[in-house]
Amino acid sequence: HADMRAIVQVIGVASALGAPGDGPAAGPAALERHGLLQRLRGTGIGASWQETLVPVTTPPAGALMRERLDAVGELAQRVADHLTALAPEVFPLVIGGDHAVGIGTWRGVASRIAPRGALGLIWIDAHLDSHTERSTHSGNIHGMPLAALLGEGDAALSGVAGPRIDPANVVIIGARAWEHDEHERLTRLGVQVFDMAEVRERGMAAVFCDALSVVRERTAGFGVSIDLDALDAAAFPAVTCPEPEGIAPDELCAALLALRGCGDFVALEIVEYLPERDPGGMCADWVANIACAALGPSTYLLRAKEREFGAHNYAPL
Ligand code: NNH
Ligand code: MN
Ligand code: MN
Ligand code: MN
Repeated sequence: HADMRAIVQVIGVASALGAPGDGPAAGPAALERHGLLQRLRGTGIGASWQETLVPVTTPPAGALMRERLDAVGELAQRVADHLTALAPEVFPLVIGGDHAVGIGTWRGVASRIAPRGALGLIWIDAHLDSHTERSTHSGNIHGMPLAALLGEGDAALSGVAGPRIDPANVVIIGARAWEHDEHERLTRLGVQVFDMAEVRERGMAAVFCDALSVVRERTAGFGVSIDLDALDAAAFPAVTCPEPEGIAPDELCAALLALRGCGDFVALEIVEYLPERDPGGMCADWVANIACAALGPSTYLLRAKEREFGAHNYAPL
């Protein structure tokens, strides 16, 4: 049911395999019901809901780590394959689900651009997501996706098809809650972290600008993964792991506007939305604001529209 004229195609991943509860699996449907697509279209870009992927097996609460790693790995592989198969002009917007879906998203996006070069990645998150199954304290796989993308940890996750991401091409923004081992892994690998103290001191816009130069320097394209728990928990409570003193939602939106000028911005992921903590839909509105800030009429999308319809056959805003 994909609209052929849509440039942005939303791929929902209705999974909570990596989270401590099953709430995040309801994220894509709740955001769809709340009108995410209509909001995107309202900015003047073509957008369609392409597909929502679901886990084939959901291990019961308390299942062994082995069983959970395999279930997440199976889903990640399908997400990656799905993204790899999209037409080259499509801009994927992946909606989680918990952050473990990122393993599939970014291996898939890296495969898409591999013929042209490496992928850069901006990871916006209160956490570092750089545990392995050996270093985790909680046992939750949504604390592991970045390590897996960098090639670390169990093969079910780190071995998903597609290029490993080079740590030199990754930055984290907004971190304020982490455990020693994952921090040490990132230091060893050389991943740059703009923690929340730095965001507060210098402002989100300045930090985001620095992040863009890192992920664009040696790459053919870059993506942005937004874990909604990066936002201040008082303003955005609808996540599994709320952390105080985070990024203000409007500041994030303002910074993301810079993406509209980036012709090498190739995919966006928004994860960890927990509808059960958003009865009034206030957080769903923020998710739409965030997606629209990043994806509203941009160099990349307007060029893609030109290729599809000819330079004068559509009306840019
Ligand atoms: N570091 C903690 C853990 O491994 C928290 C992870 N939770 C997240 N990550 N939401 O983004 O359990
Ligand atoms: Mn997080
Ligand atoms: Mn932990
Ligand atoms: Mn995360």
